[in-house]
Amino acid sequence: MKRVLSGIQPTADSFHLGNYLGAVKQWVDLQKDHDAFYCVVDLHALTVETEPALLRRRTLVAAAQLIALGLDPSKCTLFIQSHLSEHNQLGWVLECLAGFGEASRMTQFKDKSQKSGADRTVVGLFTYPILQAADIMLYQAHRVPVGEDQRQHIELTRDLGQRFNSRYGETFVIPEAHIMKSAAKINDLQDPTAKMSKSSASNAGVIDILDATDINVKKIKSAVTDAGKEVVFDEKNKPGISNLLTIHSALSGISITELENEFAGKGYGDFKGAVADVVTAYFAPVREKTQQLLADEAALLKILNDGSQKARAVASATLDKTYAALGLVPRNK
Ligand code: AQP
Repeated sequence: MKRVLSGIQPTADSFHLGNYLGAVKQWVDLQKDHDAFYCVVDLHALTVETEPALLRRRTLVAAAQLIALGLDPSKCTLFIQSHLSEHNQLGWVLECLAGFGEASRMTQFKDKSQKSGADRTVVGLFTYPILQAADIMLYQAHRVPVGEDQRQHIELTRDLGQRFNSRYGETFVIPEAHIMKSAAKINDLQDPTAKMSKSSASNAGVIDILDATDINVKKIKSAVTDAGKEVVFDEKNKPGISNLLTIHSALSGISITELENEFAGKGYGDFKGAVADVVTAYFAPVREKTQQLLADEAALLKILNDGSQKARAVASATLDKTYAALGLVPRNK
């Protein structure tokens, strides 16, 4: 069985629609026929300043949401990144292999550091993609299901893996990005040319899946649309309607062409109402299941600890192999 690995940051009170459609939905599908490892990447979350109690809560909320969205701990390995020190250990090895110039070219770093300014940008934000490369290669993953915004980081991972293998001998599987074309990038409802993102200046165009129904209905009904009144997919001239068509289609399973036919001759208002119905019907049970899981914290922690144990078996074997390839003298176990 091919192996997949992916992670998500506990940096918000809820995942947004982009996180779900761009990444987590693929995670759920892939667990059926892959050896799947998924983690809540809490160490990555330290690149933004967070209050400790909030980080703890968001980590558990992230894990509960993943299960509520369809991850089945009996079919995949679900764990918390900081439970395994191997991530940091391999991260250091890869930092010693990565060029300063290549890390400087990461567009997410450039964007985020520009937004917060040099004085508030931490070194961890700069080395973040290298820790992410360690997350992936530690599990010898073949595929990494992510949204389009992560493509460059996966390329860096491949480059580092290939460099290590050619210098020190075959050690790592070289992973591929698994990006589902149709929902690779979900855009902001208020600025449909920018990706939906938790760090947008305004939350008005971001659909948080745990938000109450009325909040999300209001956001969808106020989504920015385009001149004209036809519901047709045209990303260049109608980015707003195209984004809503992508969302509807990805959640309902109805093709975009069928949706265009269904709404031919009807206005944007009817269509937005239908998108709101689909979104709320889809996420209402997820919200309820998330609350149920959070209500029994001990049971949730047990799932995560079991996952960490399974993950450790793979991670420690890769780290031993890596250290041996580098010539580090093994310690007695
Ligand atoms: N708008 C999006 N469309 C498709 N996929 C997306 N992802 C994020 N936004 C979109 C995918 O979600 C996964 C989780 O990534 P993360 O934990 O790193 O979250 P993030 O990328 O930090 O989320 P944001 O909202 O995009 O945060 P900021 O504001 O920090 O940029 C990834 O697979 C990502 O591709």
